[in-house]
Amino acid sequence: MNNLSPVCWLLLIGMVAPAMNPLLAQSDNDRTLKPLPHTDPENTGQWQLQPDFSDEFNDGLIGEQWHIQGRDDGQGAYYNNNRGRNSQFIPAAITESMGRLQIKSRWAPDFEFSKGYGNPPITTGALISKQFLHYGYMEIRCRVGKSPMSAAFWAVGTDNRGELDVFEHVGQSWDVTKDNADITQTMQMSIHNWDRAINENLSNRRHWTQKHTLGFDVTDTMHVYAADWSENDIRFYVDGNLIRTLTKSEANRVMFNGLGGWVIDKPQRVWIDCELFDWEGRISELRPEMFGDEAVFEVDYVRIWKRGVDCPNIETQNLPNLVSNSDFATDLSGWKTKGAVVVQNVSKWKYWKDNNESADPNAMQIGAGGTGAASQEITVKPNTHYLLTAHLRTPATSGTLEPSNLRTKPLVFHEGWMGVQDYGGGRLIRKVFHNWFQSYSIKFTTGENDTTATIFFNNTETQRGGLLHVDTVSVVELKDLRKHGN
Ligand SMILES: [Ca+2]
Ligand SMILES: [Ca+2]
Ligand SMILES: [Ca+2]
Repeated sequence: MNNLSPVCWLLLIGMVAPAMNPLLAQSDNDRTLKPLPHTDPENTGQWQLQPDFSDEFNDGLIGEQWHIQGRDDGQGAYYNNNRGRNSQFIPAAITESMGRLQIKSRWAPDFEFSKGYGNPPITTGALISKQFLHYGYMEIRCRVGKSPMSAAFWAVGTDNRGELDVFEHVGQSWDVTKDNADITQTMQMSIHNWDRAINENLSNRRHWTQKHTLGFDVTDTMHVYAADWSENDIRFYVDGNLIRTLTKSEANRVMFNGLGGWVIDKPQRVWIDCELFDWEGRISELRPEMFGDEAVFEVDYVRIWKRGVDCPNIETQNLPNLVSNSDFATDLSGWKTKGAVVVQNVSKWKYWKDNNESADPNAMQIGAGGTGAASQEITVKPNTHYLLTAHLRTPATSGTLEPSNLRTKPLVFHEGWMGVQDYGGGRLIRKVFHNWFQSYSIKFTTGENDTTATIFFNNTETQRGGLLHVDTVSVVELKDLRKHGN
């Protein structure tokens, strides 16, 4: 707690004498009435719940703070031209019962779709806040339905067209017979920029993404996902763990046509919805059976706060990195390698600096002209949560521009992999197939007797393995911020 600001110390001192101070920590009963962010049970931020964007979904009626796409509430049935992505938003897809919001995605060939919609014949729903949010702590407790639809909690503006995705989850692979853990255990956080000043064809709008392996299936049960969106950074949380802090300066280093990537500085509407993307397979290959009777995105609550004081949470910043030689500045010392693995100056490659924190131009390169693997054994504590993060790219991949109908052909998809094993749990891997550096992360929890873990990178998990660049690798301990006194 040594890095708390003076105002925070005053707040903490105030908590010692709760009878005299209105800022005392809430009891569990109070919390039901006036909830706090799950990562700040002591209310050090003096959080103020924002009713325009919050809903417990407990009374069976959709609250007045929400627009339901497709239902005319006096401002038209649809708030914008987006009636759904490869599917159509309809009011009937949105219900509230048993204390939960339900967004139902259906294969509905008999539905009368709007012009330009209906192929494939999928109906789904979207809730959009009527008001605009300008920074706040956004939290949702939810479970995703089993279908190839994405389920998302996100926000988008109208002026600068910045988009903030707290998450886009996909509930099921196209191929239901294959092990799809890489899809259904993934949380994808992103910033997009839809400003036409970048380029007119709306391609390549992804400024920043992190793909995070959660360690659980997003369709199995409810989990709490959150983003603390403020003026200078955004912090992403899952079940009380800080997964990523993206700073404004880091985002701004990813440039498109001279524009920096921190495009989430204007008021935005908050969305909870389902859409259909072709990230995991071709739209034309979708089949009715992938949806069952219906796939339901269930939301227990959405809560959004603004902070009362500018007070940092007690977080896991600047924890020691357990990985040695994590930047590959000069050599591969500390890494055990097999096959084609070298240190490579990557600055000749386009996008080499995008979203890569490394100060030097060198990265670890796996697989030029062959296959390769690199690993490092790290020292860990038993029964402890850790986060493995790295900046990764498969530089020779093509065709990852968006939207997909603008992709150049022919497409080349190379795959590389990051993983962790021998830590006391099942082997975890994370697939990489974009040609610019992105952040990838994996949460893992050590076993009760484990004091070492092995992290690894390779291009040998599948037949499509290709050139892989690896830089800025870290493993840090994850603290559960929901517990008092951390
Ligand atoms: Ca309600
Ligand atoms: Ca509820
Ligand atoms: Ca480096």
